[in-house]
Amino acid sequence: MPFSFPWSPRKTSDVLWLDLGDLGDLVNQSGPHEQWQDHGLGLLRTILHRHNVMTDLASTRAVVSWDQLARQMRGYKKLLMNVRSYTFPVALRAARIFKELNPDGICMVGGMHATVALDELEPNRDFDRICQGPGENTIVDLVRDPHAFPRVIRGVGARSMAEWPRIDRTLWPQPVGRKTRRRFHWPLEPACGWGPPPVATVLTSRVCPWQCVFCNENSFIPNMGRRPVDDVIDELNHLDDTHGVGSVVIHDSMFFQNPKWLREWLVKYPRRAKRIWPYWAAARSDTVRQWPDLFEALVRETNWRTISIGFESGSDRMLRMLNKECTVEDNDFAIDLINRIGADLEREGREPPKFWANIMLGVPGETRADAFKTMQMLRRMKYVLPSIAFYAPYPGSALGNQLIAEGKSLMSRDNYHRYPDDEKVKGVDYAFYRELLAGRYDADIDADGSLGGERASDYGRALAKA
Ligand code: B12
Ligand code: SF4
Repeated sequence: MPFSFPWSPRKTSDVLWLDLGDLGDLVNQSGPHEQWQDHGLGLLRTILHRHNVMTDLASTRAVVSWDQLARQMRGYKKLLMNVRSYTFPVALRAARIFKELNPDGICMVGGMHATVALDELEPNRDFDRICQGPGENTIVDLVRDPHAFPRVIRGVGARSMAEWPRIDRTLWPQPVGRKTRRRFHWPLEPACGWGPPPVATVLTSRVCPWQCVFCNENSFIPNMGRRPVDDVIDELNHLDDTHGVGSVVIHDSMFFQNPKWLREWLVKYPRRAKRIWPYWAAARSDTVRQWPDLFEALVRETNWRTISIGFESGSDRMLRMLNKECTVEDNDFAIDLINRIGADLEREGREPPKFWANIMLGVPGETRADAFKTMQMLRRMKYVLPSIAFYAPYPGSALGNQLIAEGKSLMSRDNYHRYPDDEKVKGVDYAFYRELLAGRYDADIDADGSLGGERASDYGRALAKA
């Protein structure tokens, strides 16, 4: 008799893709960032299904207990997971359960953590195949015949995103429960304050070429061609026809790169898109300063409503230490420009663009004076959604690798990414930072009086998971 439970989806294949995240994130009203869909999963399942390798789907985010997940895992021969560092603890536990229920089953993993922290995956015998790097041109053969591959595999990717099929978004996990479903707009995504729902998340580029020491993804993601502008617009128009798009989130690590592509976007998005949906996308302060006219035109004409900038610090010393290749002057330039565009648009009766201001506190070596400068910089932003994080030493990044090697990281396989105010590095005075965010040092931050003695908001609530 085929295996099925009234509370779990019907089993239609021997292959199960397990979407990863904290238990319950798609059941409860979790923060929107926990509810974003996984483009790696979406892309690879789309490729598999196009090749008639069908997969079922379960999600750790769509259950509230491990028992509930176990019921959905029994009877499968193959398990697939996209493992990032922050989902590694969940992947470990899920693989164990899968193996207990299906001792002959094969567990295959890929994703960022497999790429940057093989030493953490390899000793665990529950992982039968570990794919490092991209998976587009490996996944079909691997799932069809895992025994033809060694345990650790170098995946093969596409040369350009132009080769990627359009993701079939109905292959993404569904939210659970009437209330969450109503809010979610599946297979599009929920709103998070950046623009109206339904939200369409898209990727137009894959790798950021800079080398900030807390990130430097170009050291572990192979470079690939950007997605053609027309493709991106066609997909948005199609999503609007099928589901109705309210706003867009461009999930690229760095949207504001490659002026040639951006100029084409500037010309075509307002003309070819069915609506000029407001969108969220990322820039750097130095490139804003390098191409201010292009930047301003994009903000004004393409409805770039939420501008994510990794300001990180208001101290040149820290920016140099982070190899950010941006200076305080660059940061100030971007702040003044966006404040000015915002004021202009407001005068015209239009909605001003907002900063999504990424700020990093608690980097080893940061002094109190550095942190005060950072908070002062943040308070100069007029239209701002602060995204403040305590620095987290992720494997794969230069600084992360160094702190892990020195035994200073407090992020472990059991606790990669739990709560926003988790302590991440030994020797950092987190009590000071909590008080700083709560406003205890407002007088020091405004020591030169340039902020007019105004009280700041309680930034503790702006602390993001990192
Ligand atoms: C979009 C994005 C997000 C989104 C959505 C995340 C989501 N649900 O998918 C948001 C904004 C929420 C987010 C948040 C965070 N993110 Co993020 N994010 C990204 C980003 C920019 C794109 C991810 C993506 O879709 N890539 C495209 C897909 C196609 O790639 P992929 O998933 O890696 O899959 C490919 C391969 O890995 C492989 N593969 C994957 N699975 C499998 C499985 C098998 C079996 C095989 C064979 C192959 C395979 O094949 C796929 C196709 O090539 C990446 C950077 C990047 N350029 O990838 C960072 C990144 C993944 N994020 C990162 C981090 C650290 C975070 C945060 C912790 C905060 C922060 N500091 O930025 C938070 C935590 C989120 C949480 N929920 O707790 C790091 C992860 C580092 C690590 N060591 O794991 C990255 C790499 C950024 C960086 N350079 O540091 N993120
Ligand atoms: S922090 Fe931003 S600019 Fe720096 S490497 Fe990462 S994505 Fe690029």
